[in-house]
Amino acid sequence: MTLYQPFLDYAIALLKERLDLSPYPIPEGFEYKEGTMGKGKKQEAVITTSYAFKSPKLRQIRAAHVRGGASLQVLNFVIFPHPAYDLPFFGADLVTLPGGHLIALDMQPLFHDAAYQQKYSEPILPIFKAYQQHLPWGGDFPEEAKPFFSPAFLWTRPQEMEVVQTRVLEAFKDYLQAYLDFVEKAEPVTDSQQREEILEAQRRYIAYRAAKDPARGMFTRLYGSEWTEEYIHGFLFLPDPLANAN
Ligand code: DBV
Repeated sequence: MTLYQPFLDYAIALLKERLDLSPYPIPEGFEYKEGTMGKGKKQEAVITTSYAFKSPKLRQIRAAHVRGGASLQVLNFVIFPHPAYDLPFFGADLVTLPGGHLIALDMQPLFHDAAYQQKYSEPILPIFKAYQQHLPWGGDFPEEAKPFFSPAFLWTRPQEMEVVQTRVLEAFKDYLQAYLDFVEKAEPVTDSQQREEILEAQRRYIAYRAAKDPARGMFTRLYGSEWTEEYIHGFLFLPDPLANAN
């Protein structure tokens, strides 16, 4: 069972096609990690693999792929732009648990003013609206997370795996293509005040995601808390937006 493998394959192929891509270092012990879930006959291996790249405008592109049988599949995929650009983050959290599927897909904004929304949300709204008809709002959502999402936030809990394999995959492809269109057009910000604001907004986002990572519980049960904290702070959500931003 590898529900999200086609998402990952598509993303990596597209990145290679559209960007000047180079590898980003993955600390030892994070590239491949194996653990077990459940007891006795229900015991199942859970494998987490990590992927990371960078490009001149994107300081870290990284994915975590968790494969643990039919009721545990996760692909968390985030793009962190170089802080010289006002680009949003690309954020995909694709999660399958015993209770069902949970899909979060967005270009997560640095700012919420009208000019920023016009630049980075309005062009996505037609795509968002086309999918939202079939992928309705997923309901309950942490209030404190709201500042980190855009008006084009696709948040849905499909009942059927087939919906994930079809519409969600298509939405993921369209969002990623549209994101790379933004990247292509992006010009470096020269104003030092604005640069500082971008850095602060990136730091806020990273700090929030590292502190509230919804996967913390799962990873801790699987691989222990030491590995989990190192994975979160040392790979998934690197604290310094200027590190490795050459
Ligand atoms: N989520 C991550 C990373 C994951 C991951 C790095 C590598 O940020 C997986 C793995 N997300 C993951 C898992 C769950 C969720 C849930 C395993 C299920 C947790 C559980 O039920 O045990 C969007 N992801 C969620 C939820 C939301 C998101 C809203 C529901 C849980 C909740 O209510 O907190 N994506 C998530 C989020 C932000 C984001 C909160 C905030 C900026 O980008």
